[in-house]
Amino acid sequence: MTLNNVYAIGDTVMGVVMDDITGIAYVDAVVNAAKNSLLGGGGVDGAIHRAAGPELLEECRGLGGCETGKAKITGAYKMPCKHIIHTVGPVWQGGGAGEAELLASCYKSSLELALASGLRSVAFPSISTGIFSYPLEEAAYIAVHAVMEFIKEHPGGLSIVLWACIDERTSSAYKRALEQAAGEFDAEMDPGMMVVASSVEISEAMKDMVMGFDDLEDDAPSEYLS
Ligand code: AR6
Repeated sequence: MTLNNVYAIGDTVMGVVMDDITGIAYVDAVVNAAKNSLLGGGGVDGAIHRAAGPELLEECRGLGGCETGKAKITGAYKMPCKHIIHTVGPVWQGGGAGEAELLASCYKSSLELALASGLRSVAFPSISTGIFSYPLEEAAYIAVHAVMEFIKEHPGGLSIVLWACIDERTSSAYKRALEQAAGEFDAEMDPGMMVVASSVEISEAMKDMVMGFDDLEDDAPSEYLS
């Protein structure tokens, strides 16, 4: 498994991985692109509920749903990560219905909830770009910017934020968005973004490193990823 387009802001690493999000064991939380009821559906939501098992639906029933742009957290049950953060992306309606703000809010709310829950590593799917029809390139750009803003505002809070994609078209869009944002970010903000590597094998050792990143926070991520 390869982590691609690896960037860091301070101690926080970002990247893109071609991996089924339901099998990811090397982050604390994976994010679900859910619907308002939180009671399951198709796409990544259906896959997560199938992988986690019926106890997830039971817990979700007690949450009272979730507003678009917000997030709620549950256990991961049979999935290998520790928690699932459920967020509800906007349905694409042409762009004039606040979709961009709501999509950015999904990423921000999910990461706020992760930090508030003591979690430091998160894998996102490409929220809203499947059944909810958000144009992929725009969604990727918004996602990457929202995450970068969050990391900058919470230095040292997160060790790693990934996008887990199951198709080449989606992973390419997030890689491009990261590259583009990195250029913009360097020019105007401090601390700047650091390119760590174009790709890194997530070997078993790498997984251990990522999981142990909390213990490495005084060291530059590049030393551990190259
Ligand atoms: N791992 C990673 N990514 C995945 C996986 C997986 N296992 N499965 C699908 N994707 P979608 P949305 C990708 O439709 O647009 C549900 O019914 C997929 O290729 O899952 O936010 C909910 O209940 C696409 O790139 O989410 C809602 O009603 C991305 O995940 C609605 O769909 C998002 O596609 C949410 O729609």
